[in-house]
Amino acid sequence: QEAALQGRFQERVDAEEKIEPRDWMPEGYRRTLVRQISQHAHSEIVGMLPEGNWITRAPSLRRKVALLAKVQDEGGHGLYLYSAAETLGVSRDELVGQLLSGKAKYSSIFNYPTPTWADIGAIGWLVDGAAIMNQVPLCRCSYGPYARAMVRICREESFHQRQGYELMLALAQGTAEQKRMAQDALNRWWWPSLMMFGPSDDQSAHSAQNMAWKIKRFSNDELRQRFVDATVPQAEFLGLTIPDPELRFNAETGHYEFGAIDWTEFNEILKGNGPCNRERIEARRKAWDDGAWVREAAVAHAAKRQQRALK
Ligand code: FAQ
Repeated sequence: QEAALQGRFQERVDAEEKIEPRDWMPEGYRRTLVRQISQHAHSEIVGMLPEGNWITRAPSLRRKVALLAKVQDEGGHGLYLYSAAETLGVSRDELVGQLLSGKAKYSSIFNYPTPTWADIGAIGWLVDGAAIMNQVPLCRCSYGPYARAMVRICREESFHQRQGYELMLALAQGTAEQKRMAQDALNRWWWPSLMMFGPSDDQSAHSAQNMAWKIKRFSNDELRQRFVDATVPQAEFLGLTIPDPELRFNAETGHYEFGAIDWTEFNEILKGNGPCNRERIEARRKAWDDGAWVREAAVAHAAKRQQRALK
């Protein structure tokens, strides 16, 4: 009977029907989605930290408003994504517990520091640019709640990407010192952005099954290549240099070829040994502890309302 259910499930996926929370699904599909959606939610929440670092130091009111809005959007994305994960039968407390204990992964990219204002531009341009490339196909993911959450998230990410590129443009067209800052930020964020797409296809444990289940639509390497092809001309327009001496356009394939990624650096970050891993988790633990009174007050308030309704 299990085999018949599996067969019917795959037929629905192949026919591009959306799978909804109450539908039958293989246990592996459910587990994979909980893993991916919760890692994604944690990334949004931890991703608020590197940029949050600059809110009080934004150089103008206009820049401050845009940055505040962006960081707030990221908090919102984390919340929709936790809600999407909850539809699969896990609780938010459990997921947050996994993040705070260091058990859950979140995107490698958020373990790098943001020492200058140009990092805010580089994050918007490159990190949000990479996020969009990876996330637009997720709007067609077979799991309904995740796919629907991604539609709004992608719209907001595209605003984030544009604010980052516009910030880089202002720096690149500014004083020599500003242009130098922009180049330095590009130098530090380029390779980590390429790592965001995950291990190369031959090392990617989950890709084949995720593609069959139509959670993923394109492989890690395909999306990375698309990102490079879209981003190199943008760097040229800024008058900045991509920090890769092996980068060249192949007129025959129509794609840019690029140098080897340092997977040792990537693996060290995944093991918790990146430049800011510890600081990020400590910041999240502190936020959780500092917010205890809000959770207690919300529970007390809900209990009081319920009592009043019973009277
Ligand atoms: N960092 O077999 P695969 C954002 C893990 S954007 C850390 O290829 P899969 C917006 C992977 O989880 C960033 N871990 O896995 C924003 C797996 O670990 P596990 C978040 C990584 O799932 C912008 C193992 O390696 N976006 O937040 C990374 O098929 C600016 C084997 O890898 C998403 O999460 C990595 N870079 O493909 C916010 C998008 N790459 O669980 C603030 C949704 C791989 O076996 C500011 N996720 N791993 O222990 C996905 O599309 C996929 O999960 C991939 C990985 C593509 C990330």
